[in-house]
Amino acid sequence: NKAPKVQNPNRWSKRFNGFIASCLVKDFEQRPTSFDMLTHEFVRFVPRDPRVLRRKLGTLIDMYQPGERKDGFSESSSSVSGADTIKKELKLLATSRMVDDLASLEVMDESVLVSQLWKRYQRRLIYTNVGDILISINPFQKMDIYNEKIAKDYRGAYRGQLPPHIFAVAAVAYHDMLQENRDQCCVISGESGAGKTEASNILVQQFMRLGRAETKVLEEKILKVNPLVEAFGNARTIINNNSSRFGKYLELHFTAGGRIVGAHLSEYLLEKSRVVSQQRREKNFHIFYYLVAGLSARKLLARYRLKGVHHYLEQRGTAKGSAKSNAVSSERFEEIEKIFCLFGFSSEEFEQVCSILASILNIGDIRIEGDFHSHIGEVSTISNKIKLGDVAQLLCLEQEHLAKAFTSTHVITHGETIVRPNTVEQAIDIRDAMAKALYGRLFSWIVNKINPELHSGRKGNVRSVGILDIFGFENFRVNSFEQLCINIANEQLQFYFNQHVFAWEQGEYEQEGIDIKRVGYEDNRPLLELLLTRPMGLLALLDEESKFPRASDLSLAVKFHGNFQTLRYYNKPKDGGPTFTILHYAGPVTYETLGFLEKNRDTLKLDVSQLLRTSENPIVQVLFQTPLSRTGGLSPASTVSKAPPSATPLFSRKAPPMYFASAERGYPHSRLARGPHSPRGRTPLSSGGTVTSKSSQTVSTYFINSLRDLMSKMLNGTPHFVRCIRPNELKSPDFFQPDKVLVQLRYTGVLETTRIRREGFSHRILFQDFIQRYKVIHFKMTQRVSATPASCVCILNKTGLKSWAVGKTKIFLKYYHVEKLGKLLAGYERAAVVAQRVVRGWLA
Ligand code: AD9
Ligand code: MG
Repeated sequence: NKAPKVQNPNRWSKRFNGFIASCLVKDFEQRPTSFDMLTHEFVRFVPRDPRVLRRKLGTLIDMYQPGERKDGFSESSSSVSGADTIKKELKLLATSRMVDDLASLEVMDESVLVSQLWKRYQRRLIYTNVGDILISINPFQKMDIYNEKIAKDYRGAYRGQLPPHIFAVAAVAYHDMLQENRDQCCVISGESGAGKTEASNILVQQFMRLGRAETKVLEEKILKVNPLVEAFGNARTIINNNSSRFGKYLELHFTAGGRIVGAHLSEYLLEKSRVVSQQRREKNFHIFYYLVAGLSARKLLARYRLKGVHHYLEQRGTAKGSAKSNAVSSERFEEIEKIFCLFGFSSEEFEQVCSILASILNIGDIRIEGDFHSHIGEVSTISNKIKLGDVAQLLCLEQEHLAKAFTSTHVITHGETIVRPNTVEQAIDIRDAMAKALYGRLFSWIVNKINPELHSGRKGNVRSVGILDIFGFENFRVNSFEQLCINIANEQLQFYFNQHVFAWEQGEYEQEGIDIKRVGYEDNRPLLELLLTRPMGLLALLDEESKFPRASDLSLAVKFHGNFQTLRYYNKPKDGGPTFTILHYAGPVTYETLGFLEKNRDTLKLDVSQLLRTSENPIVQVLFQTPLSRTGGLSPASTVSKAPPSATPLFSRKAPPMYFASAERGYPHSRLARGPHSPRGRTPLSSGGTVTSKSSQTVSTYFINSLRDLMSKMLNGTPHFVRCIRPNELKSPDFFQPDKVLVQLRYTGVLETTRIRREGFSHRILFQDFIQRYKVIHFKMTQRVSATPASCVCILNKTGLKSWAVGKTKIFLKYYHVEKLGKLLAGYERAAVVAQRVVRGWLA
């Protein structure tokens, strides 16, 4: 409890200082009651007029004359006016009280926000509201705040009624869905390790409690979706032991009455490269470790050819798991098997999946060596034939064909097919590409198999709540193509957030003639343009370069430098080498172009896919039936629209979230404000042949399409934002690094959000909707009320609420107005229920 540094010249302020110091240093220990009382008093008049405050403080100070004070703070003679001093003092005071909603703070800046969060975190209050947005700080320890009792308390809670909690987000989304009959989506964002996946799991569980699934089996299945896909799609990284290496959007479907009838999972951009290589101190996907431990416990390692060490799991010297961790992995394996069974996979199918996973590990162990022949050059051979045999057996293939697929290539020239030997490097690439393709397609196959199991097949009025959990922003020592994609996805999400919270909000005020101060925010549109536009954006240039067989990592970098070096968000390295730096919203990230072209092409040789199609493992056959090049066999077709983008429902609502689509909205302040049919407005969307011709699609094209697909899904819903924050880099509980938190608050725009949430109107409701919904508050049920601003004002006056606004077609409300209205309405609804009961009684 160190006394704060306060600098004051005049006498009064000195007394004030002494007062605060004694409160904080001395009285706090000696007279807790009086201190509590004082702070209580402060809190009550903190926002008031400085003159009133001064008077009140004067009285208080007279009441509590501090004794001798120790030199805990400094004084200087700089002259600061009384009002300024008070403001400063108040800031200090603002930090000494704790609020549930940062938007309710009257004195507010970055340091106040951080200290608020810090104080709360120290008391294990990990959730804080900023208006209708929830901030969640990773506790890195088990919290007893998700039990059934608390879950029940939050079921019908209005926001603000109970302390901030992720359960409240679920309750609000659920009630909004039912009341407004609109789809909702929960958008969870934050950097890697901030707690997004945990938050999304907690949300799913709470929605299940709110919407009681129609059958127990359905409930069980929905609850098991996350554990299943996490086993296949998550892995240990330096930052997070359970890091999501894919994006997921889980939609829960509800009846009009609010019961869960089904779900749908979409997956995005699995980081397949992890299968064959990981950074230092990182691991492969969890499922491989589960597999090895599980099969070992069942003494089946030999059958799956998994004895010994495996290059794909141990190339970075990651130590063998401890006995304890092996036991956990083995348990997980059992659990995964049960989940497969729950989803209707047969035990043969589960075995086939295990074979494929085992084959992938064995593929990694195939050693390829080179030989030099004077007349044909370098020739590759497989030096451990036993491994080759193992793979062939696990994949039910002919060993010889398999060897040929690695070591030679069929080339068609002048209508003639010739066989060309592969170099060692080529053969290794083919080997790794095969492992990646098997895994990526297997992952998508699983998702595609579980989706029909989650569907109700029910037609008609089904509403949905989507929960988005993607990989968080990443900045490693070495960043590659994967990090670029992950960060672009986060950049897009940030844009979506900005659009919702700032741009659309302000655009609408203008349209409706509402006078409100503009809140400045960091618009990342120019950066998204740099990255995503066609034909000149960074990903487009990458695609272009990927078409040249002779292109290299350096030529790619040179191309980037040439096109972007003058732009604000792009930095070229001093030596002009194969790296580049992008100034992301969350900070600068330097990418190395090494491997970009290969990763973007992500080619699987025809020889390999044709060979795998001949497998006698039925799953492998299915995986390679369609000549797809992207993450997985069947999934892209189901998760990503193939239609030319302009035909997607992106424009069906007036607020499209893709950065380029905003042009359609025609905001005056938009740099891209052009008519919907102007050529440039469409350019980025119509990327010609590559979009529709799937087989030649590069990863980046596929990525842009997935992103668009995701955004169009999210567009259909009203968003609820959860901003996750990682309080420290050590993954340790009860440890808060204010500087780290501040950076995250800054780049996620929490300060601006707080401001706009306080000053802005989070809800706008058309006059007729408003009347329809809240009529009973002022009018008789039977009365006919016209949808005029005057009738709306009558209702609002009745509630005693202040500072709402009336636009040309809509009523503008602050988030807490809606809560109050909801509460009032609930009162009437209860009355209505009672009345109905009485009437029913009469009729019976
Ligand atoms: V990444 O972008 O997928 O790498 P996430 O998803 O943001 O990341 P995750 O949810 O996986 O992070 O959280 C990381 C770890 O923090 C978890 O494994 C938990 O150990 C810990 N965590 C996060 N949230 C909570 C919580 N509400 N309660 C307890 C938590 N522990
Ligand atoms: Mg995650």
